[in-house]
Amino acid sequence: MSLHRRGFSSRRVLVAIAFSFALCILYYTHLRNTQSDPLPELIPEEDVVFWPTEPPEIWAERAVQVKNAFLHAYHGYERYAFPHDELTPLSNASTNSFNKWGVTAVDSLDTMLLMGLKDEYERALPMIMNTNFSLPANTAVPFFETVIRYLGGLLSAYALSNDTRLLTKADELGAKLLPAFNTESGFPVYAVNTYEGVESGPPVGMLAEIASWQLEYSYLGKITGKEEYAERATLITDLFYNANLTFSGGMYPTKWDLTSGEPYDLHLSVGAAADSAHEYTLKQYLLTAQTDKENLEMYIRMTTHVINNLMFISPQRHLVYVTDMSTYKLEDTRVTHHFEHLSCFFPGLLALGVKMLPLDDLESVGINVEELTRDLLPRDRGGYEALSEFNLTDLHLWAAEAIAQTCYITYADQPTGLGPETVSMRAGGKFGITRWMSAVRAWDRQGRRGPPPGVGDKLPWSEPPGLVSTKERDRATVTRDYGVRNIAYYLRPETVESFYMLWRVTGDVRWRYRGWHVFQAIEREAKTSSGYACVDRVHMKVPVLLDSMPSYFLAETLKYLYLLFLDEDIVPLDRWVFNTEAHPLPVFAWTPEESVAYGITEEHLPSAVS
Ligand code: DMJ
Repeated sequence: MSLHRRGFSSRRVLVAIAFSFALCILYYTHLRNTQSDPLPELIPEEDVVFWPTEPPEIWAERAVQVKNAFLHAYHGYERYAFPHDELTPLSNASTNSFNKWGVTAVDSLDTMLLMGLKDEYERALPMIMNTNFSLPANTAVPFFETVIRYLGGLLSAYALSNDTRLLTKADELGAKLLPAFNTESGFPVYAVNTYEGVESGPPVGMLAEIASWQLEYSYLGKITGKEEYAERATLITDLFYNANLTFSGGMYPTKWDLTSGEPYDLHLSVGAAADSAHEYTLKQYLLTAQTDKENLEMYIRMTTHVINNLMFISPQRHLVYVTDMSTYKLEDTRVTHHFEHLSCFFPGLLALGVKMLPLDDLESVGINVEELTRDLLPRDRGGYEALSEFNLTDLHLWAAEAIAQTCYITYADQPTGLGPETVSMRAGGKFGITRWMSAVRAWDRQGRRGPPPGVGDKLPWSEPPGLVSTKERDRATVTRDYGVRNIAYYLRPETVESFYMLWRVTGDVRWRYRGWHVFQAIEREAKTSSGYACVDRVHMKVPVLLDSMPSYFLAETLKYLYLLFLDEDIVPLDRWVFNTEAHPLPVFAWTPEESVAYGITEEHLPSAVS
């Protein structure tokens, strides 16, 4: 039957087509305009999660369990690997991938002191005292790893024990690593041959590696009184502070030219190759008794840029994550939507800032907020004032809680209960990609119903039953909001590190419970007869163990879990600063004489000292 016979004239058909076309255009224009401002139905709902109500005494017993886990790992290392670097926990042998100076023993010293493990500590010391930190000619040691694990370990053990023999060893090592700074810019190069005193490495440096040593060298300068250590940290702060970072709102990019001291790329991340450099802006300020204003400014700029531009919320479960982006031109930025386990330290850093900084009264610590981001980024590209309608303390805490919650969920979602190294978040959906700040603004405009986006409790995801083919199972993960990109858990600390910081800052027992779930999963899945092993295929019911137990598992993962469950606050965050390998260093202030000697300018000093 023709359309004419059914009463449709071709004019009417054309009008109908034109009308539908106009409707489509209107709909898509609306979608584009609302990409960054989600509609009401995107407002997250809180899942109902039942947290146990256990007597508080239970945590002391859990701290003991972590101590026993440490003893199991360390005794296995002592038996099969000491004095080599790390235990291979499946073959019960050793590896030497960190200079052959017994990295597990040195990295573990301060954990032993905090746990009261005197015997293990005493057994480790003679080997450490006999190490001369030299290697055969033509073998270079990596500067960054050597600083954070060895130098940080020695300094922290010295600070906790007052044993001056450790200070002597730290001084010896600090001096042997100094050739790393023989670059035109003053940024350290990748490696040093400590036998010949010669530096080596590519002319371009990775951000984390060139910037994560200031805490260790400043403290070493303080306790030895040596100018060559302390002034280097000042120089590097000035290099970063004076760099042209207009394109990134003041956030440091990932690669730097070691000759010119200028940024080398436009890649922004708080994950691999960058992480601890961002961590050290706030921590350098805190370690030097809140005197180093330049580092504080750089911390505020970096967090502002991250919150505005690198934090997103997933379409279905409203998982909040921090990712990385490359800027090719100001108008051409590409976001990966990868979320790395390494980035899970970031919520802990934000929480530390919330505790220690007057974020809503930065003027009181000498920061001129207007100057802070002037000439950096206009409001629509996420400058400081884009956050000004909120209380900054609240905002930083919500960001911390929301990201840490996602870190936890990536563990809780897996059959093993262990978190993968990298996930790829599902960006977009019906309403397009959503920046977290857009969701926060929508939540605010709509009367702040429920917790802020991503902050409320979430239930773990589980695969619908009865799926057989890989295709079916892959398709089902759409409702999970991410795919697992790197399926291994390398016994890393970042997630529990953030739980510890959030527990100390908020007193919310849910962070302890989340940490407890992680610890139980490690015990269940990673324990071997001699120690703990990295776990591959965390997304499968039957994972595969890898023959590796990194030293940071004892230095960081077990230390943070222990401190999380211990009731007593033995490392108060206002008196100690953890280096990026979880070695606590005591807060100190420069004297006026030291400031003059080390070139510490007024920007680095409190008004009382300057
Ligand atoms: C540690 O060696 C340090 O925390 C470093 O800053 C990054 N990653 C590892 C642990 O994951």
